[in-house]
Amino acid sequence: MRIHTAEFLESAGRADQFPRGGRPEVAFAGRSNVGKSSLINRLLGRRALARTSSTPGRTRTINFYAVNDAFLFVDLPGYGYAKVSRTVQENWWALVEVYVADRVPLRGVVHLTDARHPPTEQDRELQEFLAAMNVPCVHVLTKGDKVPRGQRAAALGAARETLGPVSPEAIFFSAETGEGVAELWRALEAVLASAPRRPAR
Ligand SMILES: Nc1nc2c(ncn2[C@@H]2O[C@H](COP(=O)(O)OP(=O)(O)O)[C@@H](O)[C@H]2O)c(=O)[nH]1
Ligand SMILES: [Mg+2]
Repeated sequence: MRIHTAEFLESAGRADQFPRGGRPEVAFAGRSNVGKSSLINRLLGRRALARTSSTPGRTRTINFYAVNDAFLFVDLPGYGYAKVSRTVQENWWALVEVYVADRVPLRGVVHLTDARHPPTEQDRELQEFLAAMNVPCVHVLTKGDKVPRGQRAAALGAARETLGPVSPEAIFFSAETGEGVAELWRALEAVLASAPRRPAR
């Protein structure tokens, strides 16, 4: 994929702030610190379009980016940061739930898990919700540079033990080395070209 333009569109804390228009979009979801901002920047070849932060759990909004004026990347807020209150966690879920359930341009979600660690209960809940909403999913294992090839089958097996097979293919990705970029783009192109969904409710 050749990236001509990639620009920040909107930071939405409520559904009425989601951008209008029918361009297809793909969303990125995962725990805080999983490497989501780094992955988005790497995919788009931009150094700091999506903010990378050493303070996990700070972003509470859904951030929309327009790519090539053709489709949107949607950065869902990271979850699982232990230090946030119950209320903040519930607000997080409510916002993501309304987005996933109702967002008509949404074609698919990239679910990121850290290749070094087994997924969590919240990863599993997200996965169940996406399946219930019939949202196609692509499973990406991040920070692949930290997991030698010989340990990858075990890492994937551990992830699937919790999540089940999220997508037929799981993609090991590294924002450091660029591993997985081409493979993930191929998956994203297929997702973005898929038929629009019907409103779930
Ligand atoms: N080794 C390695 N570190 C990464 C990779 N991607 C992200 N990180 C690091 O993980 C931390 C969290 O990354 P960030 O993109 O902000 O995660 P986010 O909270 O999910 O958006 C940062 O210190 C990044 O430098 C990767 O592919 N390899
Ligand atoms: Mg981030």
